[in-house]
Amino acid sequence: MKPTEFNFEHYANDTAALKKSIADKLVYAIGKDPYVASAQDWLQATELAVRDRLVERWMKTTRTAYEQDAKRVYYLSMEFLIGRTFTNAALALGVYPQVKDALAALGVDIEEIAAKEPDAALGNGGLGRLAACFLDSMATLGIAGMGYGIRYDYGMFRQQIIDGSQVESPDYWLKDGNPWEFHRPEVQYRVRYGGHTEMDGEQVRWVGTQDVLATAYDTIIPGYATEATNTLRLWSARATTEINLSAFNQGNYFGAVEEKNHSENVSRVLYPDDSTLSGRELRLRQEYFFVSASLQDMLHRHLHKHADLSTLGDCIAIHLNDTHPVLAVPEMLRLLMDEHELPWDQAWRMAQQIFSYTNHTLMHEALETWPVDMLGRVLPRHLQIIFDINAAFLASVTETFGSDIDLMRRLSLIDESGERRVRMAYLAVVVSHKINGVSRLHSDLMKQSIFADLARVFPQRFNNKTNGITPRRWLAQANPSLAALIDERIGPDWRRDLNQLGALKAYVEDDDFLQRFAQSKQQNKQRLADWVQANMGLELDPLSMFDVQVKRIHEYKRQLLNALHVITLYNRIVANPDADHVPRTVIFAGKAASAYHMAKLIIKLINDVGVRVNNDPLVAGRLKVVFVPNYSVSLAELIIPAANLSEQISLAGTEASGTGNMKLSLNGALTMGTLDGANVEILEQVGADNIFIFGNTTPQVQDIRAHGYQPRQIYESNPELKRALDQIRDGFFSPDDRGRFQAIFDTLVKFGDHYLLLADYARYVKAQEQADELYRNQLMWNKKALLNVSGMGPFSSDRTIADYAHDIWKVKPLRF
Ligand code: 26Q
Repeated sequence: MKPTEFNFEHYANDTAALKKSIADKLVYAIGKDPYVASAQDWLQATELAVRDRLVERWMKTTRTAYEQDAKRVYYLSMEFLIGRTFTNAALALGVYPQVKDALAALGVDIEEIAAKEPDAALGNGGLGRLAACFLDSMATLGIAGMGYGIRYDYGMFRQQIIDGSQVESPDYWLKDGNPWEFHRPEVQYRVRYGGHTEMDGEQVRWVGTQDVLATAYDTIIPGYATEATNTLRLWSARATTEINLSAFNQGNYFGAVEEKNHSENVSRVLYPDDSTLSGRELRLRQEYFFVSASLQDMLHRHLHKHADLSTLGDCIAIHLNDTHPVLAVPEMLRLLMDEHELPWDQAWRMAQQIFSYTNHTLMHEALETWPVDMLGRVLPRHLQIIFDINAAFLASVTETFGSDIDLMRRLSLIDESGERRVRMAYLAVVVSHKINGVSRLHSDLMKQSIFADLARVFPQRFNNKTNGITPRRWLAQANPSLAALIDERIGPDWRRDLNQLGALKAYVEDDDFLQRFAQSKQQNKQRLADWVQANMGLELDPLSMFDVQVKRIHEYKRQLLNALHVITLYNRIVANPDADHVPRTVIFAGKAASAYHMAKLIIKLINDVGVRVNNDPLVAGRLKVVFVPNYSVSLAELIIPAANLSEQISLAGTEASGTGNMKLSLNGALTMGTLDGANVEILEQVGADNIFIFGNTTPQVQDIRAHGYQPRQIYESNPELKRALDQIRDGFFSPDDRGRFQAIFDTLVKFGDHYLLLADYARYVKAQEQADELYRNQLMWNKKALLNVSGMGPFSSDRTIADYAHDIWKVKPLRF
């Protein structure tokens, strides 16, 4: 059915129109009488009213992309850490003030209902949040981009802190429904597993498989102040048959649904690991599940408009967010060769034209490899194709570099050193026309370490794309008071062109502006203190320095180094209670992977240190330690604007980029950081006077390790450090279980201190003293904070995406 005309300008955006829409939705869509409606009901009604206005734009964008036959970018990612959508959508549409007034006229507080929306937490941390910022920027820039991923029934687990320890509970984020998604039951593909291959003449046939259906859910991704509205398509697993009738008829009711449950488990839950490889077969099935459905969908869309697949390489770009979706490579070749009967050469050329790949980590334990045995069992045809790619690749290397057995062994897609495993990152490099790292330092190190040999074979493929963050969520939405102040001076256009913040430098000597800048920070600190009081029953001093480290808990990120500093401060205060100490509140938040024992022990230590410090009357008013439970996108929006000091203290060479560092600086926090990841570029943008840099550099780290690092010597020779470590070991913070933290002492002093905390400790403490000194001079502190905000232009994800579009995907914005 094709209507000839449809009026897209159906809804007005003034307060009266919105009020009517909201009231109508409450009554006719939610079925609630306004007199008895709960905050939850009002939220849902308002979401639907806002959604209607987005849907109009969404359809226009979809039509425009189709009519212009625009080249499409498909961003494949196992994770999209979106957070809440309501406020973001209202701001993008430019209707937030009207919605607020409309609700007020109905007796409803917009902030109160907004806080009821659950986070879409379909990601672990940095990589997933980056994907969400990229979707926002692609829509805002008008790039015909689409995200593809998995609609997990359960997202990132909820973290409770019970007796100082992390306790996980499931995140059933869909329990009240999700107004931002549209189920597309007609969009459904078959994803196959197992079986074996047969030859049918020249064609390979994959038969005897067990199948699962993938059904599509489309989420609206609004662009800011533009018609452009993109789609995130997430796949949910459905069994091919609802029930085993014969089992059911024999009275075996549970057996009858067992198979269905097994199939549908594929999209049940997000793996809550962010940097250690789990190697589980279900994870492999998840990866293939979403990649296969997405590729079938892309080919289907292409064939809707084009006669055949010969032009596919000019029409689409597929980006691999780390190696997690790399099975898309053999799947693309399988679809092109086995299902569409293209010859190998043509299929391979096309794949090389289409794929690009971002690497997010150099850490060995995070690099994905799959056992050849497992891959052969779950995806026999794909394993054959990988072997074929490997043979062709090694043959071409031999042509240019001669036959060097050792080089072949190092370059092979198959690691033969133990149990044979497929190196997924190598597969990504061999097929992609562009491979990028996520900060300049990381991109350089990538070529020297994990991809040293491959970078010699394909030097022109490697490039850098420093990460960015969306200024809409991370400044306009999270920090309305600062956003309003900036608007007053330079207008609102920085939201789409963050370099305009550079104009704020002119206000660094403007006392009135600086004072209001400081007031905004103070309000944000008060807002956080109120939350902590209400939710944790802990009182914070909003005038103390808010010293913030928020990120996943990992040894390389060195939350323990921060804890050693806290203990040092504590000991100094106790030793000298009458001295003039700068009051500090040290705020931690972050989740530990469920099976990462050391990370969980670090959480327990921070909490135990907190109990000691927060209850010591000698310390009162000078030092407080808070571990905020259940770090999430929405908590980040609360904590980050309240920060004075941003802890970015990973060992140089370990943090690929970091994006929290950018969010904190954009909100006027000063960075306490090592020369790691994007900190290096933040230093360049804000200037050495406006950042605290300390610690060993990457070459120095390599040097120390090469000469035999001796942490025990440092422990023996620094009395304050020794004292802190002895307290940890001897149970000073765990009087109920004195041996509790022995393992922490041992990793640092006895077992080699892999992340060189002890080597950086003294300079870290020194840099913290400088931060204290500066904090005494609030005027100077605020000037430097302002210069941080004004230098953040390059860290907009709009800049990052414009670079990807130009250098990698070769796409231009849609014309509206
Ligand atoms: C792999 C296999 C099995 C199970 C889980 C995983 C897995 C999942 C997620 C491995 C890694 C991740 C996530 C990695 C990540 O978040 N990396 C971060 O990416 C950010 C965006 O580029 C960077 O800013 C951070 O520096 C980097 O740590």
